[in-house]
Amino acid sequence: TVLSALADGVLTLTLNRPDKLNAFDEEMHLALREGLQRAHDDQDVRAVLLTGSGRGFCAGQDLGNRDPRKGGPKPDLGSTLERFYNPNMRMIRSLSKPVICAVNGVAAGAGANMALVCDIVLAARSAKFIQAFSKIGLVPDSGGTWSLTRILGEPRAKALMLTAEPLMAETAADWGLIWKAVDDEALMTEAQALAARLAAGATLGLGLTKELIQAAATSSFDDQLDLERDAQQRAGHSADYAEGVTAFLEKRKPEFTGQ
Ligand code: LHQ
Repeated sequence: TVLSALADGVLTLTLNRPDKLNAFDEEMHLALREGLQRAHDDQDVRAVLLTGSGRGFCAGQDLGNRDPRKGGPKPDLGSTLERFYNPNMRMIRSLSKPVICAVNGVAAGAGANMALVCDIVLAARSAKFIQAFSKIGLVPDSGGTWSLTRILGEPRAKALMLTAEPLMAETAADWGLIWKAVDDEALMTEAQALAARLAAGATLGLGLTKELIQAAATSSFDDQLDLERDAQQRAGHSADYAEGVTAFLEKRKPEFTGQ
């Protein structure tokens, strides 16, 4: 239920339950986890591209296999988050490689919030982000209350989450929630080119940069200067730094290895 393909250093993970707009069932969670684990373990993977097949990106939790009319005990959704959603969200954020998300169509509920966990988000102009949770009596999850509040501030985060009104890709980009909205037919070409460019870059430094930016949320200015010092020390010892400076001095394109 998740297609996985490695080319040019980019591991493309494609959510693949198009009939259900790529809604999450347990199998898809586990398949995504496997893909993210490969991204972590495999040295040849230097960037990840996450997208969806068909006309949607991801419609969040599959509501079909949780039919309350069928009776039975009340579900433990806390456990569902803990076992299935949260590990994947943590893996995306802690991966020391860039994760690009190409939102090819509607992103609803946990699907919207998973996109926002990724490092660089491009969305098709026709795509929309829907904080659908309130429509079914739930609270936003998968980091949404964290991401939206930090990125947009309380006024917009609250309005989006309390009303579940769709947010079009263009507005999401204008508000700084995503990197950019792209013409539908250009989305995958542009996202692939971006991912390949990053994968061919000084990926050790890119990984450290991602960590630093994420640390800023909880660091004081002084702490952050210390973290930058330590990360720069590591980057300064990398082969890519030596190659980057050499290539500059030799007026040629650098050939980075991610080491
Ligand atoms: C779906 C779904 C879907 C199953 C479309 N499930 N089939 C975490 C922890 C544990 C439990 C609960 O939740 C969570 C986190 C969450 O993510 S909660 C939020 C769950 N998601 C939603 O509430 C979104 C539900 N979907 C929709 O509102 C619409 O489908 C959207 C706005 C995404 C798209 O609308 P349309 O473009 O009009 O498409 P559609 O509604 O016609 O959907 C197409 C098909 O996909 C349809 O099946 P059918 O057999 O009739 O063609 C839908 O039933 C199916 N589908 N989302 N989440």
